[in-house]
Amino acid sequence: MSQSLTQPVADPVAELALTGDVARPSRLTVSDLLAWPQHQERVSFECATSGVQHHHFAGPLLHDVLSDAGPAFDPARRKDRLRFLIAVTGTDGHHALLSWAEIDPDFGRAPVLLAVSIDDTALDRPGPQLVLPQDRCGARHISGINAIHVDGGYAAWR
Ligand SMILES: Nc1nc2c(c(=O)[nH]1)N[C@H]1C(S)=C(S)[C@@H](COP(=O)(O)O)O[C@H]1N2
Ligand SMILES: [Mo]
Repeated sequence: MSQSLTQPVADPVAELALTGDVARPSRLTVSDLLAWPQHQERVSFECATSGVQHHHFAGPLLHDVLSDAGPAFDPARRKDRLRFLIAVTGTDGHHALLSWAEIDPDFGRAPVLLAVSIDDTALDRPGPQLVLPQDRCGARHISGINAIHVDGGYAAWR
């Protein structure tokens, strides 16, 4: 007798691929993201289609997670960092580019989170969500993140 009809299927856990110009690419689950210091943000943002929304997010700083992956710049030379881009993609293909300088404590120091929970609900299955507390619009709060690509190769003029 087959058991496949009655056995519960394990809950799938989302993974995000951290790739690009980093010394230590990795695959991270929401539970992996608990290893970094956790921050909380209450945010309000306006959606063009659904109006103003309020949420409470928790998770590590994007800057902490990416710094530990070893981005390919000399940390002592601030100007090197200004070429780096961060491409964040959700499972549905929604994506946005951030500059490294935007989240760098020496430059824009935006407290961007990789949220592991929204309104106290864990995001293990859908995957982490990008949180930009300073954004007025909700569009960059990318949910279900499955890829983050760090690119230090951008040059406006070669
Ligand atoms: N993966 C993904 N994240 C996304 C979007 C999307 O289409 N895909 N839409 C964005 C937009 S436009 C808004 S306003 C916020 C809130 O969207 P919600 O109302 O669907 O929660 O999610 C953002 N995150
Ligand atoms: Mo939106």
